[in-house]
Amino acid sequence: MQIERLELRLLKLPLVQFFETSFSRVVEKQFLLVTLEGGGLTAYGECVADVDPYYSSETNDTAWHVISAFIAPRVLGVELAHPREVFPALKAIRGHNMAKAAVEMAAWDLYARQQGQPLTRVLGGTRDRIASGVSIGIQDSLDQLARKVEHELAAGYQRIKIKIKPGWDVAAVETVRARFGSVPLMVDANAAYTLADAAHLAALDRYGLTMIEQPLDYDDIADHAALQRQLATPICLDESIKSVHAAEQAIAAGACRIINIKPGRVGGYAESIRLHDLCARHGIPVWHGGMLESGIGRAANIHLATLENFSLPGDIAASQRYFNPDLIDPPIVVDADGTIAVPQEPGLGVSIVPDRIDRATLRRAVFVAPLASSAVSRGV
Ligand code: NPQ
Ligand code: MG
Repeated sequence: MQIERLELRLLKLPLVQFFETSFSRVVEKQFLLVTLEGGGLTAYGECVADVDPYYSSETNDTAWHVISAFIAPRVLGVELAHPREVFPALKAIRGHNMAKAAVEMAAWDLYARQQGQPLTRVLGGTRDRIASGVSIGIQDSLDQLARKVEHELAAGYQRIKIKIKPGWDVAAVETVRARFGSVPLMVDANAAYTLADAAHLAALDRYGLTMIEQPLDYDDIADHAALQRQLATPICLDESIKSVHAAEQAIAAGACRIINIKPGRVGGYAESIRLHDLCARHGIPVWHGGMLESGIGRAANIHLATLENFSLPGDIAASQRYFNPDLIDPPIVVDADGTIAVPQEPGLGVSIVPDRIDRATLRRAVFVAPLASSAVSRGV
């Protein structure tokens, strides 16, 4: 397999509703879309970096720079026997996992299309439906939060995650438990607390949460291990798990009992599979995280979430919670039982609407495979 052409676009899509975390409130999503061509086929990879370096250090601009200057020249025109060769080929580039993942996942899509197989099959997936949960942002009032939870439970979602931060935590959980009883419930702090908050966080233990996600700093492992010793609620790490190696250290330290896998955070599908397998060996359940992806990245997530050890509902919800219209048609839908059907057409298996991509495009560049020895890249 050869990647002959790589197109990079910066897209902007309005969100159906604002989304607030402990680090920011967003009303639109800007992200890079990588389109690869090879052997007469076209494949896609969505980059999960954001405008700001608030969830992670990467941004759309850093990803644009690193893909253009360092990743494209290392993959264009190179003979690849399998997309698992992409991540090792990028070893010289330190970090920038979201930039790497966007290209690597597009390479898997290209490979799957060449094989005439849905991504789930080439990734080693074992199910044709995945369990769906929702992530509910910080709201303007507890009443508003209760209305949101009611709406999502009625839609069938299998578990509720609410975002928390200091000042929006115990009362928010109390509100959901008081109104909705023992529904599967978890919280995500996006690194908003410190170890000095341990006693405060232990007040959440009485609510029977399935987990507390990333309570402490974005790159911390040791403090999470200390916190886990003081909490009955299982800790799930998100931001801190930037590599398979970090996961090994976190598991050995007892820093978490559950891990959230986002392929963008670890550098793509191949690293996600390694992380998934590591967790399975250690009895650590995993679930698939979300980054407010369009239907393209959402479909990519659905395929990965079909692997065996994704045993908890993921942050992979219906398109309409985020984008209307989405970049794909039909959109991703959640059935009344809170599951999503896995696309069965080749590759991502969703149908992308080129016109909607064009209308969302803010910026575009094309890179082609080197002719003879001189690398050609031209902005268009
Ligand atoms: C999380 N996502 O699990 C992330 C955080 C997050 C669905 O809870 C733009 C880009 C906005 C990335 C908002 C969910 C974002 C973003 C939230 C990531 O921690
Ligand atoms: Mg999270």
